[in-house]
Amino acid sequence: MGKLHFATALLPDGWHDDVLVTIAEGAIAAVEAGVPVGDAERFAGAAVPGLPNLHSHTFQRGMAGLAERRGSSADSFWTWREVMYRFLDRLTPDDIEAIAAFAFVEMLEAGFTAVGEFHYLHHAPDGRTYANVAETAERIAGAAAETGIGLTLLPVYYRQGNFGGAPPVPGQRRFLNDQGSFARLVEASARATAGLPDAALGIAPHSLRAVSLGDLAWIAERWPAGPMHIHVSEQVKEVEDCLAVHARRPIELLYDTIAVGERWCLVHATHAEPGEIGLIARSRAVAGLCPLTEANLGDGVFDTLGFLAAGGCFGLGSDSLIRVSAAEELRALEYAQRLKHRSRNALGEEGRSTGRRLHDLACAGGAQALGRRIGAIEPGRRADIVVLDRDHPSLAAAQGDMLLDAWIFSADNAAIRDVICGGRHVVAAGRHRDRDRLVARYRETVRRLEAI
Ligand code: NGQ
Ligand code: ZN
Repeated sequence: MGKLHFATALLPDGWHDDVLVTIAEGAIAAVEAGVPVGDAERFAGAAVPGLPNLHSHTFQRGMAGLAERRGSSADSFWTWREVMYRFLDRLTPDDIEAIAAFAFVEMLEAGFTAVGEFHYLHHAPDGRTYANVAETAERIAGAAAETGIGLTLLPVYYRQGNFGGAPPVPGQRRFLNDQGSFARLVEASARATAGLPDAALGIAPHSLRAVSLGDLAWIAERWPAGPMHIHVSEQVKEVEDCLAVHARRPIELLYDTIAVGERWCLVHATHAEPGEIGLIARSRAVAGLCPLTEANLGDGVFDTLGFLAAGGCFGLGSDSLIRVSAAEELRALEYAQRLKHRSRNALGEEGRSTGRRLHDLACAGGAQALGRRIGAIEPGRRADIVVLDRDHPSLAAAQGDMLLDAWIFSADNAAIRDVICGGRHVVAAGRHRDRDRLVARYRETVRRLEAI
């Protein structure tokens, strides 16, 4: 695939018609506007940069929609987590790969061309290390290679059950490592991603609940460069437990403990108070917001309005994969603020398209958090391009930025026609090239798991 021609495309300086993109080794080599199609492959739609999905636990796709039944006590994040632990206890490496491949197919069809896989399902169900320490990491890498999505693999360090060194519960035994075994896992994970055309490696201390402050400082020093992701301040109980043990709120504690800068992604940060919002914004760390999962789990609402006013950077993640849609994540982000502030275009700027603004910011923040050259249609970036269908009824009357608004607020996944990822044409007419085979394998997997 050398030359692609788009009827219209969103470039860093705005929309242009008749755009020719030249691709070499998966990256954009040149972009020219206002040129004839020539011998290039022609796309009649509107090209926009693929959105990075900065936070995912692919295995959770296998239980999406199956935990929406209230138990005997009040349901919460914590009761959901127990269901999730029971689900993951049955997964074999083959299951993990089958579910991940299907999740990546859905992501690509939904407009996500890169993913940060926050991977913590390291060991066998009984907690024993597989003969190959990177067995499951290799399965995630294999699923990425098979589907063509760009991968930032984030091996997760998980050491304890809660703040203050509480012992882990049996449901957490597949996640656990000490410093020595984690360092070996990271090395082996690096080998697993090195074989992919389109991958990066980062590190993820799971949360301040799951690692000690000493371990956190060790990680930051041991891997001084590359993406660093952590879950933080997602639940009120988490903030209370942190205050009880450390007399600090989780985000304050994180900033007290290590130097948090641009390579950091703070996933959720839901209960950040104004002082903490300022800390994140000033540090240039990315807030990893996951609006659909945060709504599904009843987490709460991050102060996105205050954070943007403070100059903060954010990206989006589909986290639990309860629903996979780039457009819906963007929409849910905006709608939470509309409901909270009882206003319209809550995250917008005067005279500008809200969809365009949020899409631009999420592309930039996602690219930063995933540590890859993605997020824009310009030379030097990976050729990650989503083509919107201008014949979709919701987009039929739209031009320029309004195409993004119509996609995000009205049409969602149905408006995506083609997806090019790392220069490969992976989605055509809305369908991933290997959809049938990978869906069949996924269906067989979840039916068998349900029957256990
Ligand atoms: C996770 N997910 O690691 O999958 C977590 C739940 C936890 C979200 N936080 C487990 N959404 O945080 O302890
Ligand atoms: Zn998560």
